[in-house]
Parts: sequence; structure tokens; C-alpha cells
Amino acid sequence: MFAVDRFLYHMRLSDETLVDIMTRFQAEMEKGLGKDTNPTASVKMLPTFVRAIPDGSENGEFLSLDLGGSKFRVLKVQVSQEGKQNVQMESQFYPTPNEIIRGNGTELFGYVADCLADFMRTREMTHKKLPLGFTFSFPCRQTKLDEGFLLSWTKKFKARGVQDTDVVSRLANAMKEHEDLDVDILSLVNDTVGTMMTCAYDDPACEVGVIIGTGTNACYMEDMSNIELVEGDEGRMCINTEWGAFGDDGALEDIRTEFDRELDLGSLNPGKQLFEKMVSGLYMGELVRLILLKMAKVGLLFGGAKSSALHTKGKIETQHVAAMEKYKEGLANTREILVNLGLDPSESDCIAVQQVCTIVSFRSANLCAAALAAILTRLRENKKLARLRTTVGMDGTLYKTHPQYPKRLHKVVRRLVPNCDVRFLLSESGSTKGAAMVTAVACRVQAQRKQIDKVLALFQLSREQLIGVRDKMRTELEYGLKKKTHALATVKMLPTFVYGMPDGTEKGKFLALDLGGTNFRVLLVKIRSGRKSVRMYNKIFAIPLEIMQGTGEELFDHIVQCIADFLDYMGLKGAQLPLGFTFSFPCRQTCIDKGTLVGWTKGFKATDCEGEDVVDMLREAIKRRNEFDLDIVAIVNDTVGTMMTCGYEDPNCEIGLIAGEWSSVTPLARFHMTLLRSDGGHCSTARGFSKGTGSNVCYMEEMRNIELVDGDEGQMCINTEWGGFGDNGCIDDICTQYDKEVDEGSLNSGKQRYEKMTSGMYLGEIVRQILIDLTRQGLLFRGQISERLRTKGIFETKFLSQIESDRLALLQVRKILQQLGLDSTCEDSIVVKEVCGAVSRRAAQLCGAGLAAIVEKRREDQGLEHFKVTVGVDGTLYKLHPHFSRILQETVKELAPQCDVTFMLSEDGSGKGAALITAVAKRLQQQEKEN
Ligand code: 0WK
Ligand code: 0WK
Ligand code: BGC
Ligand code: BGC
Repeated sequence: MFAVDRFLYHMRLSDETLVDIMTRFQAEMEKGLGKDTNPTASVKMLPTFVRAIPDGSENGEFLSLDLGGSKFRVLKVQVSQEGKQNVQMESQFYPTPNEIIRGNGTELFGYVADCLADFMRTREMTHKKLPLGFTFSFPCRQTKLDEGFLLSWTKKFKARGVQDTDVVSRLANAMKEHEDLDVDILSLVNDTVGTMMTCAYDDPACEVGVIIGTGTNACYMEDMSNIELVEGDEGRMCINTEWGAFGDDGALEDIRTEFDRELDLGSLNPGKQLFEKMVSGLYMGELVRLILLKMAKVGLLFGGAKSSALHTKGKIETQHVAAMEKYKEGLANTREILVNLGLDPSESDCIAVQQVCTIVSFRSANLCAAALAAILTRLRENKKLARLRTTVGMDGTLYKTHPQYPKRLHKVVRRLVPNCDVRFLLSESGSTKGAAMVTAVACRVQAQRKQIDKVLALFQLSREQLIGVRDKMRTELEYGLKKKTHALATVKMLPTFVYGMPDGTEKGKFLALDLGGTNFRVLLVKIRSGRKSVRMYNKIFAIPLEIMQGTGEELFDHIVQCIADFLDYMGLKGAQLPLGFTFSFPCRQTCIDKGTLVGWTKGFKATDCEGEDVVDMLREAIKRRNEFDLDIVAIVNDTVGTMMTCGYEDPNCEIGLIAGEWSSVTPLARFHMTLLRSDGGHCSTARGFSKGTGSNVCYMEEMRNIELVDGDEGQMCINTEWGGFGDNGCIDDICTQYDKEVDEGSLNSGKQRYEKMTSGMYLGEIVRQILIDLTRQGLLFRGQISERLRTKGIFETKFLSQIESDRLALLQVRKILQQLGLDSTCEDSIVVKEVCGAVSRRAAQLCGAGLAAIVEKRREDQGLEHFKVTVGVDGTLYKLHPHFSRILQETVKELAPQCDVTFMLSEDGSGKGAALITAVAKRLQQQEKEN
């Protein structure tokens, strides 16, 4: 006995050594998971794109191929929801002759396809289109669930021309040879992963899969945040460790013996899979043979006698080793096996041979235990647990048929990781049931993806559709300008009586009001002649909902109250200042200081205002207060104010664009005020509460085209009020059910269609409607429509900007959804981000198409080949959304290629523009008086 122990001393691994190997393997895992270290890592830690274990909702009929283990099988798997664990399987084994598995790759996959065809024909299944899960038990670098490039063959396989090719498309191509086969390969699965999934179907705690068979390997569920090779930090993904290659970089040289080296040299892949060659069934019998041969040679066995069989490679198989280690009949088996090898063993020879087998198989179990203990430790640490409770799915002939192996492995694992309660679960039905589960999940995800894509596709506008929008907008612009068609026009093209840009001679102090955007502001603007000198002081006031939707009198009294507070604060009570009123709603003007409200938009609905002159209403309110008097010189739309503000800096600016975004503030802040000076000085900060934020554009039009106003000379700024575009149904072809739901839920249903697709006030609502629909379809939030999700306005547009920001990891998206009371999975977060992107992208593209119509009109009106123009822009959506402005600009470039459009952000808001317009109006008034 001792002779064997001494002879194989190096094969006995102490716990200390095992702990050391465990630590080495932990380091190898880190290396494999690291983006920079993976290329040189021997343990490749391959992402499998399996992100979830079965949740019991899997169902359907699947085909499954199981290639790479000791047997090649084709299976049909029926998974049904009704009964838990209700999986019917029908399978057939097919041989894997050496000339096939060591021939050329095309023949190998041709052979596999033939077997599949045979399986389906003998079961008359060729008429069925079935999804297939391909269990391929070799190291593959996967890029997605149904694509994987073979890194290298292992075990008995060595078909030529397959390495570094995608084995899924190889198989798919081979199957094309069989016209009657209509199979969809949905997943490529390693057998360890299949084993884990098979066991997880019965025990959801299963998160590790181990194969100890012809080859050996393990997989486990790793945190996405640790998998640097795959994008995303959310949830977990199964990692195929490919631990068979542990030591290929020399990490185990100190425990490898001469027999291991001799075996490796004689193998199909010398220098590779060194851990596997010390552990797995393909090699164990051979290791024993090499040891027995050496012991015979040194006279430690069989009296030094050797037989040709003992010299013959592969003569001792692992099933022999297992047989020799059987408790009872082990010794008899040993004798029989040695005799069959042409030896004449003594009793002690048989015992010694048994001992050799034990030492070799024990080392195998010990090594597996050390590597598995490393994985279990990692799981416990990932979960930050003091004690891990988990299940390990097991399969493989060596583990299943060797009499002592499981017991030894379990014992050593529990000794190495006492703080892990490990249940070892033998996979009864092989890895293919698991592969079918992976495929079922893939089917479910694919089906869900299709449904989600169907919804998102509604928001993807083709170039043709955008050109259609541009051309329809162009038609509506013409309608609005022409006397004959103006009345019916949905794009009102309202004259603003602003004829030109300030010429720098403007000077004086002006008051300005800015109503209709996110914030209501009262401003004092000091203009000193000579271009750059404008100083501004402004206060932001809140317009409470009940005022916005109260009576006109209350609204204007509130505005006058704010003016009074501002004048008080500025110590300007007595000053009779000219005032410019930015009123961001459609007003029909007959001159610069008269404007009749055509209709409220956005969140405003104050009564007795529509059809009224809002300048008069403001004057009456000032009179009612009887505290101060103001000279209201101009009423200005925010687009016009924005154009003017930018035109003051860039004379090329002749278009003003507003793309606002609504974001509520906490009610507490209602009565705060802010004093900002345009030289950047601050007085105090606060934010108001108003529900503005629409979408609109104005531009300088040739007087000859403006049939509503007399005169053909020069230009006048037209406030297009493009928000109403489509109110006549001309863009119903791109209007989705969600747009209709938002419109029906709005204050002005049937009105402002274009605005409801493009402005910040509504984008959040469109997203919310889509999320409700997807949840109703069971595609989101586990099909649970929470009360929060049913709450109108809960999904503010600012959340779109946040969720779509590239810098935001999915984790933060989940936080935002959590704040909204939406408990989401990481898959949910991904879908929500996509929905936000689709809605805001369409909004930006639609704005771009509308703007392209305007710049193209201006170019053609001036008969120019190329038209250079600046667009002054304001609005929170344009300013803060991570992608809106870029997509809008790209769309304009695409749809108006002969126009060179510069977008200029209005830093100072339209109040400055309103003051400039007031200054110009004042100057013109002065001149008229002097003439
Ligand atoms: C049965 C599984 C198969 C796996 C095999 C490994 O269904 O996917 O490859 O176990 O064990 P072996 O057959 O190599 O002993
Ligand atoms: C700031 C302008 C204001 C305009 C607003 C629109 O000063 O006149 O209404 O932008 O942007 P919003 O605040 O709606 O995002
Ligand atoms: C392969 C693994 C497989 C294992 C068990 C190894 O040779 O590289 O992919 O999981 O054998 O079959
Ligand atoms: C109004 C426009 C305004 C735009 C941006 C729209 O709802 O009708 O007058 O320019 O919002 O604030």
C-alpha cells in the first residue's frame, strides 16, 4: 500500500493545497471577467447571454440538439404551463464516428443536420416550424444567445475549419440542405448552462451548473456589473467558466505530475485543457494506465511484467476505473480488467491498482471541489452574504457512474467552504431540457421583443414620411398666408407687426412680461444704445393651476399682482415704464399692441379670454389695481421674442423656435422670486409653477406673401402657430393610438395635434400611455399597471431627458422608475428607455421636418440656390434633452440640404426680445410723432 502512496505522493492534495488552488482559481476568474485581462486569461469566463432562469411561464414545443458529451442526441421537448415540471421529452441518440468528429467541419455540421432531419422525418415533424436549442459543449465566444464562435475543440473533437467560426450559422447552413426542414436555431447553450437550467426548473435556487463527464466545466450566475465584456450593470448573466483550461498558463505546474505531462503530450490538444486532463472521464482511465505502466516498469506492479494492452493508449477507460473502485465487486472487477489487459495480477497488485484508481479519481474530485468552492465563494461575496444557500446542478458520466465520486466531491466542497449550504442536484434529463428552457425564454423574449418593436415602429418615421410632413407643412404655411384659405388653415400664420430687427440705436428702460412657458417672469430690461449692452433683472412667479384655469380676470389680476411685487422689489413703483408683453399663445394681432386670443393652448384655460384682446385685459387689470400705470407698447409671441433676442446678436437670425419641456416644481416654491442680471449677476434663486411649454416657430416673411396685411414692401415676422398643424387630419397617418389617448385626455382635445407630438408638455404623457399599453400586454412591470402609472402627468418630460441620457446606467433608470412608484426589472428599464427614445426622437424629427419646410420656403421665395440662416431657439426640451436638438438639426439638414441652418440658443429668454421690440415700437412711435 505505502508503495503506491509514496509513488503517487504528488497526486495526494492536502486541504492546504486545495485552498491554494481555490485561491488561484478565484484569481483566474477575476482575470477572465476583466476586459483587459480576458485576452490572456486561461479560464475564459465566457458570457452566455442567459440572463434569467426559467420562471415557469415557459411553454411550447422545441427541438434540441446535444453535441459534445459522450453521446450525441436529438430531442423534442414539450414544455407546458399548466402543470409545474411538466416537460415531455422524446430523444434519439446518434453515433459520432471519429471520421466525422475529426473530419472537416462542413461534413460534421452536415452530419448533425442529417441526424436532425432523420429525427424529424421518422416522427413526421418536417411540416412544423420549430425553434431549436443547440447544446454545444465546447468553448464558444458568444456575442448573443444565438451566435457563438468556437474558440477551440476539446475532448475527442477536432473537425477542421470550424475554429473561430459561428457554429450556429454553420449548422443553419447545413440544415438548408434539407428543404423540408424549417427550424429556427434560437439558442446556443453550453452543456453546463443547460444542466443549470434543467435543475433550476425544479429548484429555482440552482445558480451553478457542473459537468464532470467526458470533459469537465462549470457555469454560474454572475453579476452583470462584474462582466466587463458585456454592456450593462443590471441583473445577472450566466458565465461559462470553461474551467477545463485552468492551468494552461502554467498556474498548476506545481501539482501536475509526469503522468499528466505524458498524457497531455499524447492528447489531441497538447498544452490545452490541463485541468480537464487531471479531472475528466476522457483522461482518467488513461492516467491510470500510464501510472500502472510506469509502476510495472519500475517493478512496483505485476512483478514488472507488462502487456501490449497496457502499452496501448486508451485501453483503460474511466468506466474501468469506476468499476475497480466499486465497494464490493471492485477487487473482482480489477482482476477481471487487468486480466483482460493481458496481465496476471496478484492480489496485492489488484489492491494496489485499486488504490491507484482511488488516488487518481480522488485527485479529480478534489480539484473539482477546489474550483467549485471558488465559484461558491464568489457567489457568496457577490451577494454579500455571511452564509450562502444554493443549489448546484450536476451532470456527466464520471460524476453519475463513479461509485465514490459524488460523495467525495460533496465532502471536500463542504470542507473547503463551510459557510455555504450546498445542495447538489443531479440533472436527470441531461442538459437539453435546460437548453429547451433557454430557448423557451428566448422565444418569450423574442415574442415580447416583436410586440415591443411593433409599438416602437409606430414612432419610427421613414424619410418618405418626414418628407411628407415637410411638404404638408409647406402647404399649410401657404394656406395660412393666403386670404382665401386662411380661415380654414390649421397653421394660423399670424402677423406679428414686427417688421425688422433692432438696429442697435434702441435705448432705455423697459418692463417685459414672459407668460406661457415653464416660468412666468417679470423683467426690467435696460438697453443702452450700441450693440452689446442690455442689462436685465427678472423675477420668476408662479401661476397656480387654479389661476391658469380660473377666470380671465383672476389671471390678469394675478399677473398685475406679480408686476406690483416686482416693481416693489425693484423700487420702481412710480416709474411709468413701457412694457413688452410676451404672451405665448395664438393671438390675432391687428397692430403691435393689440392681440386677440384665438384659443388657449398648453395648460391654460382661463375663461372669458378667448376672442378677447389680452392687452386690453391687462390694461383693465392694471386699472382695477389702481396702484401704478404702465405703457403696454407691444404684445409678442415667445417665438418672436426669442428671434429678436438672438437677432440682437446675429443679424442672420430671422427664425424663432420654441421647444419647451414641462417640469413641475414642488408646490412649496410657489411664491419665491429670482432676480437675475444679464451680466450674469444673481440676486436670489427660486422656481415658479406654470404648465406652459409648447412648440412653435416664427420667421420673417415677405410682406407680399402676407395677404392679411396691406403692403408688399419689406418683411414682417409671422407667428406660424404650427402647433395646430394636423388639426385637419393631414398627419393622421402618423398619429398613433397613444397620441389619440393623450389628445382625448388634454384640455383642448382635437386641437394642437402637432404640438401634442412635439412639445415637452405631452411627450411624457405619450410615454405613459405606451407604458400602460405594454404593461397591459404583459410586456412590462410583470403586467401590473400600478396606480402611479395610471396617474396623469406622472411621467414628466424631464424624466425622458434623464432616462435617455447616455451617462445614466440602467440602475439609475430603475431609480427614476422607483421614484414613480414603478417597480421595474432591468429588462423593463431597457424597454422604458427605448420608449422614451422613440417618442422624443419622433418629436425632434417632426420639428425638424416642420422647420425644413420654413427654411426651404424662405430659400425658394428668395430664389436662392443656397440659403444661409440662423434660427434662435429656446425651450427646455431643446436645451436640456440629451438628443432632441441634435436629431432636430440632423433632420433639417436631411430635408433642406440647400439650406445652411445655424441654431443659436437664446440665453436670455424672450423677455429681452420683447423689450427690444418695445424699444423699436417706441422709437417708431417717436419718429411718427416727430414727422
Ligand atoms: C449529459 C448532457 C450533455 C453533457 C453530458 C456531459 O445532456 O449535454 O454534455 O451530460 O457528460 P458526458 O456525456 O460527457 O459524460
Ligand atoms: C423661455 C422664454 C419663454 C418661452 C420658454 C419656452 O423666455 O418666453 O415661453 O422659454 O420654454 P419652456 O419654458 O416652455 O421650456
Ligand atoms: C468543454 C466545455 C464543456 C465540458 C463538459 C469541455 O471540454 O470545453 O465546453 O462544458 O467539456 O462537456
Ligand atoms: C402656443 C404658442 C407658443 C408655443 C411655445 C404654443 O402652445 O400656441 O403661441 O409660442 O406654445 O410656448
